[in-house]
Amino acid sequence: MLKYPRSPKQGSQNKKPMFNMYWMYGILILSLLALFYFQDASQTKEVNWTDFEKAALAGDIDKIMVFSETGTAEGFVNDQGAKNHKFDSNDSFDGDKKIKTTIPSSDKIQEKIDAWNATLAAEGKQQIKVNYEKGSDLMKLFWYFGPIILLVVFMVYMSKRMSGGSGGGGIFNVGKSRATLFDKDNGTTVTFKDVAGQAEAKVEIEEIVEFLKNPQKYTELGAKIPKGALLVGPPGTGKTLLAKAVAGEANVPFLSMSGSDFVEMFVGVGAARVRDLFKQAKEKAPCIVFIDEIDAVGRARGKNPSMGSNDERENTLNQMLTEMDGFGSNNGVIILAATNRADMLDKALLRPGRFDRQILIDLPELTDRVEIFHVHLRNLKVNSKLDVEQLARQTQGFSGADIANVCNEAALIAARNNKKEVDWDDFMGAIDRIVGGLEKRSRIITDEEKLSIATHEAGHATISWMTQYGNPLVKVTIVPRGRALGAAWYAPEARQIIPTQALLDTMCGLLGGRAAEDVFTGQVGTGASDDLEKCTKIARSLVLVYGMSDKLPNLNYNDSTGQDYGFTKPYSDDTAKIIDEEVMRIVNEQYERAKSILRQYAKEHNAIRDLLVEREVIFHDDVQAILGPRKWKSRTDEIIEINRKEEEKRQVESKDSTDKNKDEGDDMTPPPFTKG
Ligand code: NHX
Ligand code: ZN
Repeated sequence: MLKYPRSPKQGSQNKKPMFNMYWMYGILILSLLALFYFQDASQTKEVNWTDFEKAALAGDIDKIMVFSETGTAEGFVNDQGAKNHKFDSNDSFDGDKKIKTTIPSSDKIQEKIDAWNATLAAEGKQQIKVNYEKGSDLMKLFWYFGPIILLVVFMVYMSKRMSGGSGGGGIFNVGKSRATLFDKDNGTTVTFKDVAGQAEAKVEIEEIVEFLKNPQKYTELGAKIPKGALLVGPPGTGKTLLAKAVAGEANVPFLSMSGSDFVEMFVGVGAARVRDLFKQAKEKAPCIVFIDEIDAVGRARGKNPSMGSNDERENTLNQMLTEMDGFGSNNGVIILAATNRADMLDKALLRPGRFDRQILIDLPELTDRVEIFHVHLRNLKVNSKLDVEQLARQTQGFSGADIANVCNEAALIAARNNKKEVDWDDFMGAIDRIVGGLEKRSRIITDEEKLSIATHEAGHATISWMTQYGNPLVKVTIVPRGRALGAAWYAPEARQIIPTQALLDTMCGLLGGRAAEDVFTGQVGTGASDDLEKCTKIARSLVLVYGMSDKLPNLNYNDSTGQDYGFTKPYSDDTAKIIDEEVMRIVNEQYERAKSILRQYAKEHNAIRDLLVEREVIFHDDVQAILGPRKWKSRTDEIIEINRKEEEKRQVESKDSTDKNKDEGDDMTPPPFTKG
């Protein structure tokens, strides 16, 4: 049951007067029209033809305007004429004074005026000028109001067109939030069942569902219900999916918006949209507001206001802060926001009372990836012998979205080959395709080049095999793919803490390609640039971030908050020199080490190289046959071991607890707390 007080506005929502920007524009145009109308400052008096002729002959008229269409004429009277025809002798009025008449015949009017002029000339008076006006009064009216009408039509057209486009705003609606609403009536509902992995995050977020479902349980104890939670994690890990699942589980409306939707070229729009979003949310309470990519507005405000700061964004952020403070904690609106850079956010956003809790949504672990694969494989026709665990192992570092992509790509590859079901090879092809790009067998490679490429890749393979922390090799290939001419593929290990030696071994492995070219061909090529880039980056981070170098131990020159603009380096020129020296020394040491390992295992290296030239692709087992089994157990193997043991333990426990339950007949016994 929803127990939130409904806002009083809700009932009368439909009767709201339609007073919007259109009315404003209407009034503006009307007043403009009125202004034009009264600005035609002339005084006109109607006279008959005889009086008109008299006035003309008396010399009261300077100029005659003839409207042949309507058969009228207007005479512009001079001061003397004004007196004679009793116009107001108001000095402040300096518009035209006219007498108007109906002319007997438009054909003869010129003759008449010529006659008058002849008489006037004879009397030595000023002659009358004549003007023929083809258009009627209607035409005049058109010339007055035509441009305005055109303008109005144009504006209406523009606004129609803008509202027709994406977003549905229109220039009259720029201040409206563009939140998309998901509720039970539209869109499919997502529940926690649709979210694989993320066990800890789910527990945290289930509590939010509880806040929405049974708020009184918390408020009765005097607890304040959190206003917002921040979902932090790399892209593709399912932050949006989790937020939707909250709405689906709590069965409340879900207002979704992206942080960049607040930003527009108009000033003040962001703040207006924030206000509107929160107003909408209050009307729909209880509900969930989801702001995706909140860093678009929530980035830390600059310290120096004149320097590269974005006023509009800051205003939007300030408005958001005020709104979040503005509503009480009990009105049933919970704000979820997603970002992948929590450290960049303004500290004010993270203060208690705003986004007071952060929920970390990390890349999926091995077991999570198995679950995710199972979710996506539901819709696929796969070979029953497919080893999902092995697939999960091969996709270290993949996000949920990446895995979805792998599954789809695998199905596409299988279909291309007219298979009835998707099998292991298709999945491997899909992973290769996603990590390495398209295979390019058409690239023409000479035998000499082929040998050099094979030497390079065999170098990587040998070094990674012969170092303790080298990543476990999956395969080595000299088939061009994407930008690379060849590659050694590893199943990267997810380490929680990386020992110094692991970084050094990784560098050594990266340098192994170049070192092999050096040792076995006596000449190096440009191809290793990518390896060197990665290697140098590791060396720099070793010195600058992890404080692992001998000369600059325990120092970190990294600014993880990203608040400094990077104009000043946090170290002196002398230190910069030492940093350069240390980076150079470390890379050199590993290069020498790689060369010495290669010299030591020259025979094996050359065997791998020759096999590569022969087969183009060789696998883990081929390398093992040449170099022998590795001395070190891989972390992945250990994890598998741990998982297996835990599974066993759990089975024993569940058997125990079911036995217990049978004895006591009590279903409420919580499972025993186990650790380690
Ligand atoms: C070229 N490519 O650009 C040719 C086509 C040393 C046998 N003239 O180190 O292919 O030379 O162990 C991501 C991935 C540049 C970015 C690979 C940017 C490769 C790859 C240059 C093998 N395997 N180098 C390697 C390689 C090259 C390159 C990359 C990238 C070569 C080497 C590319
Ligand atoms: Zn390489």
